[in-house]
Amino acid sequence: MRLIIFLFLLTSSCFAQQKPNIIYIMSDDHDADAISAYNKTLISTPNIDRLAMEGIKFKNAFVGNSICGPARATLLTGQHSHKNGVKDNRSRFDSSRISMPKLLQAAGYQTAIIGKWHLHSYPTGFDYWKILPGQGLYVNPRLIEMTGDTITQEGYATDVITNETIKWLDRRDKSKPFVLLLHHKAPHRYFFPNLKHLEEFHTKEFPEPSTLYADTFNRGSAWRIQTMSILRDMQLCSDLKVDPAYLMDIPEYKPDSTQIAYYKAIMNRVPEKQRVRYKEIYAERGRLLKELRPTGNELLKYKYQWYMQDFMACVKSVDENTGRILDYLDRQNLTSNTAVIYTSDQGFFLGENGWFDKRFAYDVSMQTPLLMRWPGHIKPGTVTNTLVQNIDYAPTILDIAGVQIPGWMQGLSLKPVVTNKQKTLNRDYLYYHYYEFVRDHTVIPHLAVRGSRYKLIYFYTVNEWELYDLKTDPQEQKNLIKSPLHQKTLSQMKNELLRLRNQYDDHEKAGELY
Ligand code: SGN
Ligand code: CA
Repeated sequence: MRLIIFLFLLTSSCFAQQKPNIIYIMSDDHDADAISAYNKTLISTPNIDRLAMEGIKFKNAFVGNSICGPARATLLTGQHSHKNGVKDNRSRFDSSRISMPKLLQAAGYQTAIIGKWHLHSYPTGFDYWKILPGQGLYVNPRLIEMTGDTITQEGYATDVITNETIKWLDRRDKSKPFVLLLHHKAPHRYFFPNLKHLEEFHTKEFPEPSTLYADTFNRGSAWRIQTMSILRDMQLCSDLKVDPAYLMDIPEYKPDSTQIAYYKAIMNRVPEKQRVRYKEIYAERGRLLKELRPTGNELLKYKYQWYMQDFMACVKSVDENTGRILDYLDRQNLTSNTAVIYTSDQGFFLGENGWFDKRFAYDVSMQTPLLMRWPGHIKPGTVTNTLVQNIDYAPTILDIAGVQIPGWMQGLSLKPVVTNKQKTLNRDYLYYHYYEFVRDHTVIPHLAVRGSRYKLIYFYTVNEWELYDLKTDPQEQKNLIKSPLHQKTLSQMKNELLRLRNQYDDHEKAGELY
């Protein structure tokens, strides 16, 4: 009898061991172009690239609402914003909802989230959590612990979040499989790099996107009123860390008191020894402005380079820390039984149309990087063009864990595609709905439908439509809404939009729709 019980315990514990672990790494505003597996011209990210080489790269991964809180609520629920209740960054996530981590917990998984949360309520469904309050800070970040206490952790945010993750991995209950969400703050605005990476990047020169100097005034209302222009809206003192002292007596650059306060708050968090070197590096920018006084496109040229230097230096730290996680898995013999997913909460403008930020349904911001490694299940070096969306992540994670996907989730599991059981997903069009107005970047709310060839966008508060042919115009510069040749496509795409609104149960009045 004892022997039977022993054998039972042995086999059941082996069985438990065989359930795969999942690490989901999500950075904040990390555009796919800033990953060398996607684009080799801006930065080299060998560690993140490892996931593409040893797993699958999605070339067509998109979000349903290109902004932070909503993307995070979609991850937890597998639902679009109108269903999960988080339509913008102001909305609070209702933590009493059933969510992907709660379902995993009920199935015997150990769950944890470390890093950015940004959903106002506290996390539920996690055995362990440690989160940044709100947007979080880059230097000596504050972290909210499960007790509700807020602590300050010395160091650079991306390192700190990774350290906390490794600490948790070390002391987790090793008898259970785990799902871990690791959410970086970087490379989010104000793009503050770790010093060693700033040293590496502050002298680099980046190729300009072909639309950097695009005329955004003679397009639709949304282009005219947006406030995400690098030239006009990106701030010299906070975003680009130019010491206000250089700018005080130059009328065209003179920073207001908010900018001065922002600059001081950023710099004062840096330990004094390092601060001297940061200031020395950034002084180059101040001197140049003072001496050359560039304006218009000349100023945009410089601002773009400085923006790229800081942004890419932030990414470099994310890459380095992703390497630390992958090395940890190797060292602990966890690699073979752990699925690793890398993504961002959405894409980000890196100078296209002269812009930074996201929000728009244009591919630059609607697209997001998505890489997945799962040894023995995903063939190394796989690349797929299948259209996927962030509503698919929760169903995919549940499916990998062998947990049933509830009917109320709106996404599809990617498991059959990544394991090569199915060529593509049974879905030809993706739905998009952006809501937040007027905050931050004045992007007019819109609906969109994206197929593999065409995209239709409807700015419903101003009743303006845009239609793009993604094959002939991947940069979405030519609005075909009035093109006689495209009227049939237009009516097909309008039908698709209405069909998706019905399918996803989005019946809120939007301009002429409903
Ligand atoms: C902050 C930024 C905005 C950014 C939002 C949302 N301004 O408000 O530029 O769009 O966050 O970003 S800042 O001056 O405070 O940096 S999100 O990733 O959280 O959606
Ligand atoms: Ca973001």
